[in-house]
Amino acid sequence: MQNFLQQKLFRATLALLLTIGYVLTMPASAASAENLVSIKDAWVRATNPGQEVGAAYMTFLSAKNTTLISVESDATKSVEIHNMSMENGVMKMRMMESLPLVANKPYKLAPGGFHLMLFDLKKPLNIGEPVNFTLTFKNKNKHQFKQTIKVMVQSSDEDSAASKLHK
Ligand SMILES: [Cu+2]
Repeated sequence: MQNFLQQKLFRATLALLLTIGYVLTMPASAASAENLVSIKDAWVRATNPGQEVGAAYMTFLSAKNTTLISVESDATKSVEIHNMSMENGVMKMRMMESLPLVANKPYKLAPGGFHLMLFDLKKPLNIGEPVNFTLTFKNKNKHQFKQTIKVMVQSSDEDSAASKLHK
């Protein structure tokens, strides 16, 4: 009898623990549904004295299809999503209204290609200083969510076509 009761108590405790575990994981998964996009390898290119435009680069990886629709930064009032491509041997820069991200496909913003362009900088971007960005994404169901990221200013030794266009 003693044994039977103990077993029953053990089972009840186990069920309770499982319930608690389930309840505890609920808010975490709800939060990660909001936080869909992982942002890696982010950096802002250091500017030269007198330079009023800058560029930021990062890699996006989204768990679901989503679209980057706007970017804000504390370094400037105007951030645009740009793409650079070679057309008939000439490097062209084009503004994009949005950047669609296909689920589980990394999108690399890098010199010579996609980048975030910062216009009318409030101050020079010096190496080692942080720049804050707020990115707004929109899902298929029109639901919008924001993600903030702190990005450090770095130097770039390569004098790429991107930096030439930005000077
Ligand atoms: Cu640009």
